[in-house]
Amino acid sequence: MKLRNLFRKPQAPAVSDSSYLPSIPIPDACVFGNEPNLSDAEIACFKTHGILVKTDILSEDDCRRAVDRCWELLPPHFNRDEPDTWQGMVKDCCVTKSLHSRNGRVKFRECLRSESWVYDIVAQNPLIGKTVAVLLGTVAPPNHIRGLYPVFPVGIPSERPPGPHTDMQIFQVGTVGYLEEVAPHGGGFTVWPGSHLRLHEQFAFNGCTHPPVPELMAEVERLRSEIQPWEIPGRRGTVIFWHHRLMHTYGFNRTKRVRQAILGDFAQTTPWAPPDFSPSSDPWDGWSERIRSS
Ligand SMILES: O=C(O)CCC(=O)C(=O)O
Ligand SMILES: [Fe+2]
Repeated sequence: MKLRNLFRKPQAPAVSDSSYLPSIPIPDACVFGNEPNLSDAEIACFKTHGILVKTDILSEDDCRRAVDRCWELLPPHFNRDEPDTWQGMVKDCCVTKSLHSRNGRVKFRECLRSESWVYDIVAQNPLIGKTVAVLLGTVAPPNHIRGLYPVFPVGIPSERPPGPHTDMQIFQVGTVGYLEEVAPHGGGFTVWPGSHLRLHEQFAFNGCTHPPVPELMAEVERLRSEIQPWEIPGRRGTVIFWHHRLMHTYGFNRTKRVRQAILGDFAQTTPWAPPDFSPSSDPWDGWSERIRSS
């Protein structure tokens, strides 16, 4: 199972950055407590906006241990208490590149696959499991989780808007768990609410080719100039559950703290293959009875 993203490519229509909307904080009404028997409001939030945010899901011990592990994986010259040292070349799962040229974002993925305690933080968390089960009906244990994805501040100008992408169809519900507090403008997961429903048709027509077909790229660009993105701050232990077709990105970090997060993916089966559906079909075909009947 290979994780690939549909990042914006140069063939996307050129639109000036000034035509894009800056992100706003997610409305409070979309943030809920850790009760796994989801309320009607939570179901409505997931269906309408493509996300559900729940606080107090991860334990403090798990969060602390994962953050410690992340610092061990970072270059030795990175001192946790000295933001001035957070610069220079960083090697992660994908590339060796300067922190600045990677916009502050680092992905530790394959290097953690043999550490079952990292997998367990997401895949064995009962509140995550129950929540995903309410959305999907049945959930398969994931083969692995994505990993630890810190986002560092690197001085990105405040006027630069976030740029969205969509992920490949190897999962149905993604999770982003905050291992430390994520302040506003602190690199929080950022979503284009409602874009999952608009992209359903595109994916149904074109599948999930990599690179994406120009029509899908063009639709992402169109939605980007129409939909105001929501940035999601949150305290330690918060988990964001998001729909696989949702346009999203990491937020640019403009604080003095690292955005510390653990990411995972869930599906009804592994491997998961999207059902054959037509562009006019119900985007919730195959989801749980609770989702379909709400
Ligand atoms: O780190 C994040 O907040 C988002 C990561 C992401 O979108 C991805 O890796 O596909
Ligand atoms: Fe992504």
